[in-house]
Amino acid sequence: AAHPTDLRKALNADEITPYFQPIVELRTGVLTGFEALARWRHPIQGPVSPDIFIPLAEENGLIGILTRNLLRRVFTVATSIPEELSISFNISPLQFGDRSLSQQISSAAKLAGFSLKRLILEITESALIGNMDQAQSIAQELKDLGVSLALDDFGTGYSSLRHLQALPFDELKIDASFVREMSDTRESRKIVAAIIGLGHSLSLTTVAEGVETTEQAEMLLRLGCDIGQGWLYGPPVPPSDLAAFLSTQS
Ligand code: G
Ligand code: G
Ligand code: G
Ligand code: MN
Ligand code: NA
Repeated sequence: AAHPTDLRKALNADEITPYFQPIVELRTGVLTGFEALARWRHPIQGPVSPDIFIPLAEENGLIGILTRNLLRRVFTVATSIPEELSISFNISPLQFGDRSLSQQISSAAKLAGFSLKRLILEITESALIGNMDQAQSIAQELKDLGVSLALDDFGTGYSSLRHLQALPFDELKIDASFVREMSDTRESRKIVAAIIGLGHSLSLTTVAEGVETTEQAEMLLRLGCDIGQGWLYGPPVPPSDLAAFLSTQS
């Protein structure tokens, strides 16, 4: 298993890098942006999942350094692709409680010449169970910088409609598990429909994750979902593949 010492070395050696997964408008198939997803290739163990190394970084006081590193790289890559494309970036629950988060983001953006109007920060609901007052003030600081906020993995974990009401979200990301089950039962299709309806009634953009088939994409479109992300549109790719990917988009 990955050890904190390996993670420290990996950070120094820049072994952890962002990959970029396309996000598209369901109605037209037009690319709207990318989600940055961290990837670690350990020199001996090979790929280590972010589900392993993000918690490891949190437990060992390394999440701040890792996030700064990733932000710097993501913003630099982002300045080399068309500026109408948005960039979604995941913030770990612990980081969302960090008072210096907005400061960090704004200085990294300045350094790279990246406009924060393009940034969508994705947070999960587990980030919001502690101190709601603090979450609200951090969220407001980010909004003041022009950043958009997405509630990620919606419908899993500690779902509370209060989070949607209390924080200035722009986007609701429907967890891939719902998309997967949607074709199997009427109940799960109705749940997806209800989430989309809820999102729209709160003026949020709805994004479906884990879209793998055209059947799923068509069903989501019929249910009124705005945006899709998943292997149907493309897997996460390294920065070096972005130019080739973009040249396939018309
Ligand atoms: O990319 P998937 O391929 O395996 O990602 C697994 C989990 O790791 C997801 O919940 C995703 O949000 C999270 N994740 C991926 N990249 C990052 C990152 O850069 N920062 C944080 N905090 N989480 C990430
Ligand atoms: O938790 P979060 O939504 O941030 O992370 C997105 C996760 O979904 C990542 O682990 C990413 O690799 C994964 N993912 C991306 N496309 C697909 C897909 O089409 N199907 C499934 N099952 N997972 C996907
Ligand atoms: O690298 P990532 O975490 O996105 O991949 C998670 C798992 O999903 C891995 O087993 C990977 O091989 C697989 N995967 C990644 N992209 C695709 C894809 O486009 N199609 C399919 N079917 N599997 C994929
Ligand atoms: Mn995400
Ligand atoms: Na996530």
